[in-house]
Amino acid sequence: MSFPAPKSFGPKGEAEPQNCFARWPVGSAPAEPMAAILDLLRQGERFLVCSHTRPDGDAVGSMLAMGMLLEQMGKQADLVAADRVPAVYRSLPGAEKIRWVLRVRGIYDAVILLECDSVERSRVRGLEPYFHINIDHHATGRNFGHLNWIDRDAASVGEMVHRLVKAAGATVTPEMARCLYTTVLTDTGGFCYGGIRASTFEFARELAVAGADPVAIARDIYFATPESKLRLLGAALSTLQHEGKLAWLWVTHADMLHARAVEEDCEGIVNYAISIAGVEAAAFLRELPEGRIRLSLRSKGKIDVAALAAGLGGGGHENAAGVTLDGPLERATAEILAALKAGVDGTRD
Ligand SMILES: [Mn+2]
Repeated sequence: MSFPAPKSFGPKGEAEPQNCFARWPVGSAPAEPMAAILDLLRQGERFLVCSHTRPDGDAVGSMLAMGMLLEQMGKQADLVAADRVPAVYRSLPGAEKIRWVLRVRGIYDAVILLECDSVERSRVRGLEPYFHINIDHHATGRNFGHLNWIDRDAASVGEMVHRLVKAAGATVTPEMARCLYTTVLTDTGGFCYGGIRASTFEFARELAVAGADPVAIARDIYFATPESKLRLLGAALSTLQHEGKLAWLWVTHADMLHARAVEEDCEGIVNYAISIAGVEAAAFLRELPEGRIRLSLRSKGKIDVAALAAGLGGGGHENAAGVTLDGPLERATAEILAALKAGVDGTRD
């Protein structure tokens, strides 16, 4: 593949940036990050957009909206992900444009990383040499990029992309509104948790006015469950443990095979544990084929599970976080319960 982009520069210093890109060394966090990013988008020609591994609604929706913005600006945008787009988001407009890749080559003015706390989080290889624009709203967000915009008050990265779209003077089309509405609906668990504030509803309202259909979007996401997911949920619920303010549940790799489940079927199972009255923190553990344990954590707000996950090498939000631990399952369960109990002991009532 060859890319006819004479003004663009690629990896390994093929042509050093002589434009505004040179102004931002790694770690830059200007006072007006959105304006700086817009400046770069206007000056560049070719962009790569990616998000984290196992993309969720915010990752997919904000990538698609970012791609639509760049297209409206007359730019070339390649959307990539290291994992397949989950089935539930494949009907979003433009979802087929997200390419499933392991490695990236080619000429890009910048890589736009959405919702990542590091380049590695994308699990897309070959990104290191490029100019990195980092847009994130996680509590564990870090200034790893050249130009960094982290807004922990945003309910979704999609909300930040929406601000960028408006600042660019671009049009929020009904298709873009649908993608952006998906980001806020899913990142707040259907407007139930996360950093919800009055501005979240203002954001949702603007999207509904722009043509997003809240009922149709909710139906596509919450009422289109694959049978394998329900079978896996049954296995997980049969393991449910509840002790004081903690609840936890798990599935083994054998459970996954028996239910004919795929990775995305695990999404949301932890929410059943946190939904119990009186429970403040919950954990869902999944045994991976190679024996390591994927852990999802939820909190109703008194326990900061992002800090807890970060202490174990993971990350996330104060209310929702994750990490991969060494197995076996019993060992990982003991490790996370000890950490959660210490967290619960630090809370009142
Ligand atoms: Mn998000």
